[in-house]
Amino acid sequence: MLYNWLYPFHTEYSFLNVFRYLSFRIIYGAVTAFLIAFVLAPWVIKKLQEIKLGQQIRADGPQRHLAKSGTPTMGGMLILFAVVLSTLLWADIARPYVWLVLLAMLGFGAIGFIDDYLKFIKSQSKGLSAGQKFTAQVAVALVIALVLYFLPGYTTKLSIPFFKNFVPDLGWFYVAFAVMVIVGSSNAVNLTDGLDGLAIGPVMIAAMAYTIVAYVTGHRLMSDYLIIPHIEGAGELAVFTAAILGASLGFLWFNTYPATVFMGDVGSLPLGAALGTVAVISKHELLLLMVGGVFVIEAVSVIFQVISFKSRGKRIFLMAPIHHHFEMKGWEEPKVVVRLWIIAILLALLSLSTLKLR
Ligand code: 57M
Repeated sequence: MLYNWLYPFHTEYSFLNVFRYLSFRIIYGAVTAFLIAFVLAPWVIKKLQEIKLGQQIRADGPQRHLAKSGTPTMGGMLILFAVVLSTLLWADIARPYVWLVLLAMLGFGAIGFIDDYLKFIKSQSKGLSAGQKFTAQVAVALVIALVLYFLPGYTTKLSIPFFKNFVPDLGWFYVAFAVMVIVGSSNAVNLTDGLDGLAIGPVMIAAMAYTIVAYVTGHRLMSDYLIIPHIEGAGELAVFTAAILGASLGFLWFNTYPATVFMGDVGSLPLGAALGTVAVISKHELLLLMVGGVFVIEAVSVIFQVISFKSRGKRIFLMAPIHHHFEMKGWEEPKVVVRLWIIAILLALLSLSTLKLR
């Protein structure tokens, strides 16, 4: 918005030229989101405590979690606010992609909010049913995918990491594929959000990686040089992902072990959906499997555990998702979290190397 309002005056006030530089707006998008989240968090946490919006802890989980009972949840509202406000301030709001990612964030945020709110008023750990949640997620993702499909100039071709010439055109199937990426990513981040700082760390790392991806895809020369698809206007998504990074850092200050706030579904569902939507728009959908590798590991551990338990009555892990397995083995919570962050950083670095390795 600042770009749209202030840049036109650059001929009279030359210092306003800075708004033309995407790199400047990316950095200040991150800093603004960080400051909003960091400064408002103590007030939000106090309000959540006052209205007794504390977490109900399931008794069948790792016993150490019972001590977390009553920790304020729904801190994700603050992340949403910081990301949306900072993006509106620093991105070029004339670009439709900016509105699409905000739609993803707010749409999935609304689903998460309803889920958390129902858990709160029913005073139990059940919110929306799995079916209701999934239907709502598919509906929002479908709107995003259809808008993209009909957006002039948007391609339904799929770029595959390591291959520069094999770019299959998915046609109509691309809509279903995009829905799958967005909904899958949203749920995988949600499953990961079970230890202090566990989800927000890899979210930050993935947001950082996609800031680079969005920047180069939106840059004609760089995308030509790297032989990756050039998406006009996708660079603005880097302002959005940088805002996610900033807001997440501010949130992490309070969510790190021992957490004084949890994000709730109102945080985890939109953060995952936002990453999925950026992956789709920047045409680096499959790369998300690697950039968000920790989310994939967590989700796959649940799938394998459920299949194994249903088919042969035996568990593969002591408890799924896999972070509970390590807890049950006796690892301290911060050790599980930091080790998964290490894996996330390595995977993000490897993912970025694929931009050149093709
Ligand atoms: C998200 N939510 C946390 C918090 C957070 C299919 C099945 C695998 C689903 C899975 C599940 O319900 N996942 C959803 C996990 C919960 O956190 C809240 O939820 C929000 C995210 N949606 O923001 O508001 C608990 O996680 C802990 N936590 C922290 N720090 C944080 O910063 O410590 C969260 C954030 C919090 C807190 O304890 O209460 C959750 O785990 O419920 N189900 C499971 O994860 C359950 N696994 C299971 O049933 N496994 C079985 C299946 C696969 C066959 C098995 O392995 O045999 C576990 N979760 C719990 N108890 N709580 C195990 C039992």
